[in-house]
Amino acid sequence: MNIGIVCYPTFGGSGVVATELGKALAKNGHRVHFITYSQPPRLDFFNENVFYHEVFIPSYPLFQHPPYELALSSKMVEVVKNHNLDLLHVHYAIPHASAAYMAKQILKTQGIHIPIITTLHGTDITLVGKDPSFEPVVTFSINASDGVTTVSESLKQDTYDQFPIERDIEVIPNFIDLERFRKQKKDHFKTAIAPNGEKILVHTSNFRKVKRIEDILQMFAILRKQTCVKLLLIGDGPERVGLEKLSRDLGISADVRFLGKLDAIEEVLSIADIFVMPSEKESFGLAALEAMACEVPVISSDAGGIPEVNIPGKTGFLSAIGDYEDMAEKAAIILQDDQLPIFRANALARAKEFDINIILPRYEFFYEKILKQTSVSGYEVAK
Ligand code: GMT
Repeated sequence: MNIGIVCYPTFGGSGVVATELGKALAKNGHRVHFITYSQPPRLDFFNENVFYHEVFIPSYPLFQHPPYELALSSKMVEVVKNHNLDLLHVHYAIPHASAAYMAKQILKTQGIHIPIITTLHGTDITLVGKDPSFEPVVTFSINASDGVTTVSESLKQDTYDQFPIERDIEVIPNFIDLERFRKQKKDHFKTAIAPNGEKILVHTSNFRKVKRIEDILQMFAILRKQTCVKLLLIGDGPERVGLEKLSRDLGISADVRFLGKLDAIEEVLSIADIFVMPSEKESFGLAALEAMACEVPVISSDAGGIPEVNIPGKTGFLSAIGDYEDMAEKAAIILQDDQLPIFRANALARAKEFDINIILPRYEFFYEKILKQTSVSGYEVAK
């Protein structure tokens, strides 16, 4: 197949899922065209089946807000036409789904039919998407897509609960590349971070409010009174300055390291004993899955789709959102010498259920299904 992938070229979340999906599709022989405003960070290699098309937005004195969505639609039209794409798969509804709808309508006037598949990832539904500034467009473009997927059952339910959507939604969970995310031997690194054999807690995110990182600091402050522990925080974002201050105020800053944005997350996960994800909202929790693949148990909130990944009492524990005391109690259970190896093994076993080699065929199957449903003969009748 000739597939167009539209996504945010970001280090985490939907951008990573879209890029890894495209790479895996290319490995399987499909030709994959990425359409984004800059090169996705994980697309830094040569493969004869991977193409990258940058969306360029010309500046103009009238444009206080550059019309990215229009430039994106125009680029989609160009790529679909010139590279004979079979379908466009857009990740994150805003503004990709509506830009794709516009491209589709333009192409229709030129006798070209292009099916659109939209994958909803999380905050495009649970946070920003339902803001009245966007809701009508999000609703319309979900209903107008030829196929829609969500990354968890929970997000599918949220979509039905929060938008007037009547169409079918397919759940295809996020996946993991077990060749990249696996526990590596990093003893020198472990000794540098935890010279006295302290247990290591890790969190990674884009440091937004929705991640509730303050709960990690509060939980860590409790745990630190009973156990020798260190905390590594990977990532950066709007909450960081406040969090650094909170760690000083709590008197724990000597044991907390803010590592900033890192590419080789799997190296840090390789020395971790617990991964912490206390999010307010989380449609899936890809970062938790990455940790589990590196044999790291997870202490998390019970938000959104996290319970579909982290199984309480097996791969880690779930606590109510904001209950950092419970999180500290449960972390202490996992860290017991006779418990940690069991939780580690369970975490890896669970992560294997999300192996990219298992999930990729589900996307391929879905593509085939949508192509069949919208094939030119049946298409005009259907739409
Ligand atoms: O909101 C974010 O944290 C980024 C967001 C995205 O779409 O870029 O992440 C969401 O998508 C990820 C990949 O599908 C999921 O693993 C995350 O759980 C989800 N984040 C939230 O729902 C907050």
